[in-house]
Amino acid sequence: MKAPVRVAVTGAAGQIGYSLLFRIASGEMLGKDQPVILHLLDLPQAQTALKGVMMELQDCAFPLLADMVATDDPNVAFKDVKVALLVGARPRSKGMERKDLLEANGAIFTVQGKALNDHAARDVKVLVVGNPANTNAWIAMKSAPDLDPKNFTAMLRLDHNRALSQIAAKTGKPVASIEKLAVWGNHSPTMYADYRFATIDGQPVKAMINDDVWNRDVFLPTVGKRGAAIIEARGLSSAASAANAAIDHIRDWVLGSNGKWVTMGIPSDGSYGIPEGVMYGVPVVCENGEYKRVEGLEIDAFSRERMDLTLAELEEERAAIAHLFG
Ligand code: NAX
Repeated sequence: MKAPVRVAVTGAAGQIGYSLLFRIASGEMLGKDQPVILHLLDLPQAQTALKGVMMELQDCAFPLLADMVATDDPNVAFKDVKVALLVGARPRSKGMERKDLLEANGAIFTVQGKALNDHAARDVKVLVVGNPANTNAWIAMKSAPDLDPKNFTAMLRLDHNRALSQIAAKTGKPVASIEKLAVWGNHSPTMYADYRFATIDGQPVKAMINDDVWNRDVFLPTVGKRGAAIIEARGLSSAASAANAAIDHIRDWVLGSNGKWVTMGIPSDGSYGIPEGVMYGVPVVCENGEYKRVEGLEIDAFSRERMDLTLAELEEERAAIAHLFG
C-alpha cells in the first residue's frame, strides 16, 4: 500500500465540499491505490457542520481514507499537504461592491498563501476554486514566495467541461471524442472558449459546425453565463459540476492527461501576448506531475479581441488588490 497523501480542502463544510470530499476519499482524484488524509478547513462557525460531514465520511468506511483533520486554522490545515483545494471564499453579499469582494478575498488568500508557504510540502499542488478564482490564485501565489509559482493554479476546468458538452450537443458526437479544446482567460463570463483547433475523430470541429454566428451569439454566451443559468434554475450555484471539475483538474495534473488538452489557469509568461502578472486560462497537457502549456497556436483577430478582453478584466482585478503587495 502507498503512503497516504495529505490533501487540504478549504470551505469543506460548503456545498462544493459536500460533493468533493467523498469522491476524493473514494480514490477518484489521486487513484484507487492512493490513501489520503483529508485536512478540512472552514470558519469557526462552520465547525459543527463540518463535524457532520466527517461523520458521514466515516460512515462510508472508505478503504483509502486513512485519517481526517478538521480545523479553522490555515497553519494546521496546510501542514505537509501535497494537494490543496482552496474552495472556501467570501461570497458577494447584498449591496457589496466588486471592489469590496476583491478586498475581502484578498485578505483570505494572502493568509492562506502564507500558510501554504510556511507549512505545505515544497511540491504542493494548489488549485483555487473560490471566486474570483484567478485573482485569488494570483494572491495566494504572491503570498508564498518560497514555493514555485507554477504550483499555483486556478480552476477553468468547469468552463472547459461546459464547452465540451455544448460542442457534443451541437455536433451530436460523444463528448469523449472531442480533442484539443482551449479556454482562455478568466473564470468569468469573459472567458473565451475556443474550438478552432478542436477535432472529433480527427475531423476539424470548426468545419463541422461551420457557423461563426452560433459561435459568437450562442456558444460563447451559453458557456460564459452557464453559472448564472444554473443559479436561476436550481436556486443555488453549481456545486457537483464544480467539484467534478476540481477532481478532473487535480487528477490530470497528478496522473497525466494522456496527451489530451485540458484547460488550467496558470501564471502567464508572456506567451500568446498575455504579459506576466496574471493567472490566465490556457490549454495544457499534463505528464509526470507537470503541466505544459500548448505552444504555437495561431491567434486570429476575433480570438485576439476575446483574449485581450478577458485579460483586461484580470488586470482590473489585480489593480484592485495591488496595494496588498506594497
Ligand atoms: P458555500 O457558501 O456553500 O461554501 C463555502 C464554504 O467556505 C463555507 O462553508 C464557508 O464557511 C467557507 N469559508 C468561507 N471563508 C472561508 C475561509 N476564509 N476559510 C475557510 N473556509 C471559508 O459555497 P460553494 O458553493 O461551496 O462555493 C465555494 C466557492 O466556489 C465560491 O467562491 C464560488 O463562487 C466558487 N465557485 C467557483 C467555480 C469555478 O469554476 N472556479 C464554480 C463553482 C463556484 O461558483
